[in-house]
Amino acid sequence: MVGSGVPSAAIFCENLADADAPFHFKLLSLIIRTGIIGWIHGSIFANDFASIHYLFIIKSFTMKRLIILLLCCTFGMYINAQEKTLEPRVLLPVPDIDLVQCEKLVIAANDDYDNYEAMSQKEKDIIAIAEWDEVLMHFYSPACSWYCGGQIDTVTASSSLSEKYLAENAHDFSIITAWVEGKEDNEEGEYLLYSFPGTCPRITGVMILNGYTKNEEVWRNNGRVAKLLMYYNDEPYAILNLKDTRDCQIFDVGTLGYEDKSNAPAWTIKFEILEVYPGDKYQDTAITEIYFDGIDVH
Ligand SMILES: [Ca+2]
Ligand SMILES: [Ca+2]
Repeated sequence: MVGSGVPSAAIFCENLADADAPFHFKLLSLIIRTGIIGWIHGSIFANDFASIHYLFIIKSFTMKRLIILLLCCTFGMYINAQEKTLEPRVLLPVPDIDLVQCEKLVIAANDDYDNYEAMSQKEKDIIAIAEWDEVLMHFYSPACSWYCGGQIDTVTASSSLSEKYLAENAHDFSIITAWVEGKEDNEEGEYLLYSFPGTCPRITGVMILNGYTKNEEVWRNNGRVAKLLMYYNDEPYAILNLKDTRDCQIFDVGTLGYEDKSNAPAWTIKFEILEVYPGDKYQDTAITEIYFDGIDVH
């Protein structure tokens, strides 16, 4: 009496109507459930006991057509509403050296060559690591990159723990500074917002140093991000699944920005925390860097 499509439709509705489902999913789920129950009800009892709203539906459509139509609509909306989920394409390990000392040495050497000449061989070796390491060279070497043409207007955040942990720390090319959200307890919903001028070269890659990476102990004590919801121009675009590692995580995100930059509007990318790996000591989630790779530069 009841078609085989009904149980699977009911299960589909269960999935759509879970607590995290958007409102329109829940509404459609309710309509489909009502229709299914009405159909069963009508099939068993004919129209004798059918309630007024079932009768309204039955008069308007045949039940099968209604269910198929609603399922198609719902499934189409479900597919449309799904952001792509991205895993890091590659993990680049941060070298096992004292990063605070490394940064001090690199800055001193760049300030004045005499400073470099005066350093011990051990200190010069640390600078050599910084110049040739795949992660540190993004920070401390003058090698060509997207940043030869890339411009970012502002980096802001929904909150910050204090003046020491502002949003710009997530884009200052210092491996020892981090943005730390300022929300008590739960970090979900906190975000970093990057604003780009319309003339900015396009972005194809996002690089993330997850947590407070300056040393292993600080990294473990503070929270790290497990999932980031990435928005492009305020529209959900992708979910980034981050590994719980100090390695630099590189995501291929497709091409963002404008190819034709004449009169192109400014654009934004927002990174919102969806889930975290809790810290051992603090309920503070940190991001040391989110920076970019892309095209249109050379
Ligand atoms: Ca930083
Ligand atoms: Ca917090």
